[in-house]
Amino acid sequence: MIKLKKYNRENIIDKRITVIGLGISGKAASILANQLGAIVYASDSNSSEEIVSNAMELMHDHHIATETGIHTNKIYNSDLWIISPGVSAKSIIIKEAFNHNIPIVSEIEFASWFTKFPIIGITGSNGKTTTTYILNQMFKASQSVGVIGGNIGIPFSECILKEILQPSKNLVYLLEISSFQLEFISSFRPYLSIYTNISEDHLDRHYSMKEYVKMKLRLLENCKKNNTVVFNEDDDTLKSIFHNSLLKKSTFGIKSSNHTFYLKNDAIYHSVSDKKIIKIKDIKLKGKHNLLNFLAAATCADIYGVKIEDIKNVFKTFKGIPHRIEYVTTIMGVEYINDSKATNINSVIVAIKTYNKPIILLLGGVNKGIDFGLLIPHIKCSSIKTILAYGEAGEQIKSALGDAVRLFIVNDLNSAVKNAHSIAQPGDVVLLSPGCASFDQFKNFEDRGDFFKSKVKALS
Ligand code: UMA
Ligand code: ADP
Repeated sequence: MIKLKKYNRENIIDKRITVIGLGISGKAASILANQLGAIVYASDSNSSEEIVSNAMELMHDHHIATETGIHTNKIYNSDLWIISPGVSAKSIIIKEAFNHNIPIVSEIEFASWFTKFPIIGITGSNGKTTTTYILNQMFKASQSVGVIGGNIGIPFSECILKEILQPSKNLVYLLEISSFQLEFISSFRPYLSIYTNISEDHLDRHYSMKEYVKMKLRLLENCKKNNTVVFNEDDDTLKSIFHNSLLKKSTFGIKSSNHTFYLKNDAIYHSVSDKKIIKIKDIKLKGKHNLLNFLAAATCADIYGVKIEDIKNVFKTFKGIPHRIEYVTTIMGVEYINDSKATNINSVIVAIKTYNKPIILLLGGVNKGIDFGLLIPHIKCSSIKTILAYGEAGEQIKSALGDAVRLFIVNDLNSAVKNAHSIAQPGDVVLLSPGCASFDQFKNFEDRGDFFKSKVKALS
């Protein structure tokens, strides 16, 4: 790989920068680079309504040259490429850029060059967004001003542009980081990193679990001995990975008590002050997985000096975020739950373990390279009554699960909702926890969850 030059606010002026991708990160990176004085060319091979509208905005409001529906050779006339997370390192244009000796950085790497404020990076397979929001709540009462961004849906470049235009003091960036965003980092270095857990995900992009884990660990590749990693010690993969790490380590978990915050007699304690923080029954957001998210955030906030009282308040008041095991309504004794953000098997397992009642599970969408057979042992010991498999992955789900459960294939999510309604009995739960990406029928998981909620509400 080419040795990367890190630009600063002086030497970036008049540099030719190509931005690949005109989704939200490409748009934000283009505006930031343009604001810093670079000559930006933004290109997207797609010509969807959203991409064309972003291109128009860049041209009209910022005088940035763009192209959509094609990558012309103009993209190779460049001193630097900034690529969006959705662009794979294995794509043809990336290989071609290497042939042209063009340095390539990811959007988060580029944005990080223009701030001196510390970054907390939150990664893992599940729980990143929830942990990031909890942490942000904990920072609300502290001296430092938490700013959330990254994979959560707010490009880091957008945060940095704001910092440049409206300078503030004592910022700390709380960035949700995906494996995609780490493919092209070179100096990106969080002050503190959180690893929530690791399980199979995104194998359609990374091809193997080994590659996926390797990519996740790139978050730490520029860290020094004074940087900290906070990780889930109940997760065997993370435990063995970090066993010999030379970084400062801090752990969370509920299987043992050697953590900053530990579980004893159905309550959480703080080991340093030996204070009881809260009884489990008083934590507003339920579920063992959410308890782990709280503990991850609390461990990090404690390292950062947030007061125990402020941490405790968040345990008591945080209600959760939409599309994650979100209660929708009850119709004729049947509870409807929207867990549209469950896009891998482990998050589906967490959702089915949450209920002791009979479950009608709505599973489907685009498979991200995952083996649905991993669900079988959990189906056997949970109360899944029926699975309605829909979308592109419908047939794959059926062949992976065989006769382990009563399963019907339906066309789409709308048919799945109607079928679930017609077979559900009072006392059942209808759970949308799709275990797949949404792109066959929806723009994103929010769009899918909102569609589900609207169809459910129309039933009553
Ligand atoms: N493209 C090209 N040429 C190519 C390949 C792709 O032009 O050869 C274009 C595509 O047409 C597309 C763009 O590149 O328009 C890529 O955009 P993107 O997919 O990176 O979308 P953004 O809108 O910029 O959103 C991205 C993240 N998307 C992905 O990682 C797929 C968002 O995470 C993130 O919130 C946002 O940046 C801000 O940081 C979404 C996601 O699904 C929510 N993430 C995955 C997850 O959470 O599991 C990792
Ligand atoms: P991410 O940002 O990593 O995708 P979210 O907080 O958005 O994580 O949650 C995604 C899905 O994973 C939801 O279905 C949610 O119920 C589930 N989930 C949340 N936290 C955890 C966890 N710690 N372990 C396993 N699953 C989780």
